[in-house]
Amino acid sequence: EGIGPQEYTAIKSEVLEWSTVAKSLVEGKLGDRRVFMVAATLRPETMYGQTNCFVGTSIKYGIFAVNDKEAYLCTYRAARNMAFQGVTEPRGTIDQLLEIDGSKLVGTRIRAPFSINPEVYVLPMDNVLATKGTGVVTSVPSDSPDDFQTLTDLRKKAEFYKIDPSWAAIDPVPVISTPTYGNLTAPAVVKQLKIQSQKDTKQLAEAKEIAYKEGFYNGTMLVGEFKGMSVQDAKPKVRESMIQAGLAFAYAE
Ligand code: A2H
Repeated sequence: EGIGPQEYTAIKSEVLEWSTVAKSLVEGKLGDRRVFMVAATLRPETMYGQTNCFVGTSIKYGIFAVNDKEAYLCTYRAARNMAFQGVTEPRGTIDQLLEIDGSKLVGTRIRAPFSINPEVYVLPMDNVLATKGTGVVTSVPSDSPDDFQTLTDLRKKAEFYKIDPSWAAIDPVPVISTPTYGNLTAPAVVKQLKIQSQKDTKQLAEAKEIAYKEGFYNGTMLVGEFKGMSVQDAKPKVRESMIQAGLAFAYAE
C-alpha cells in the first residue's frame, strides 16, 4: 500500500463458545463482559459471505476490556492503536484481561455479523501477519483468493492442521457477480492462476490484485440490503450500515 493511513472496517464477531482449551484459560478473567473477536477488513461489502475466521497459530493475542460490558480480542499492537483512536474509555486506556496463543483459539465458535451463515468457526491460516490490522482475518472465500486457498488447504488436510472437518464445512457463498469471473470470483481466479496451496504466496498476491480490481470496478451485489447495486456504491453503504448497527467501527493504521 502507499503512504498515509489505511482505513479499515473493524468487524465485531461475538464469541459464542470458546474452544475447549480457551474455555479453561478465560474462566473467571472476563467479568460480565461479552467478548468480540475484531477483524480488520478492506471489503465490508463482502461480509455477507463470511464462512469462518482466521488467526495465526504462532501469534499472541490479548483480550482487552473496552468497558464493563465488552472486551475485544486482537493483537496488543491493534489494541494500542484502538485506544488512541478513542475505542476504549477513557481514550488511551489499554486494559489487558489476559493473553492467549492463536493456536488455542482454533475451534472457537463466533457470530459472523451480516453473514448469510450467522455462526462460524475460528481456523488457522499460515499467512496472517502480526504487524497488520488486528491479527484476526474474517474469511470470505468467494471474494478473497487467500481465504479460498486456505479453506481449500484446511479441507484437504484437516488432520495435519489439527482441525475438526466440521469447522471448515461452510462452502463459499456468492456475494458479488463480476463479468469476467461470475459469482465466485476468488475461486475462479485461483483456478485460472493454477494456485495449489497457501504457500504459493507470489501467485496469491497476483490473484488478490486481480480479484480486488475486478470486484471493485466491475462487481454487482447479489445479496443483502444493496442487492443489484455496484460494489463501488454499496461498499460505503454496507460499512455505514454495520457501524450503525453496532457491529463494526472505523479503524485506521
Ligand atoms: B480483506 P492490506 Cl473478501 N494478515 O477482508 C494477513 N491478512 C490480513 C491481515 C493480517 N494481519 N489483516 C487483514 N488482512 C486481510 C476481506 C477481503 C480482504 C476480501 C478480499 C480481499 C481482501 C475478507 N478477508 O484483502 O494489506 C483482510 O482481508 C485484499 C486487499 O491492508 C483485509 O481485507 O491491503 C486485507 O487483508 C488488508 O490488506
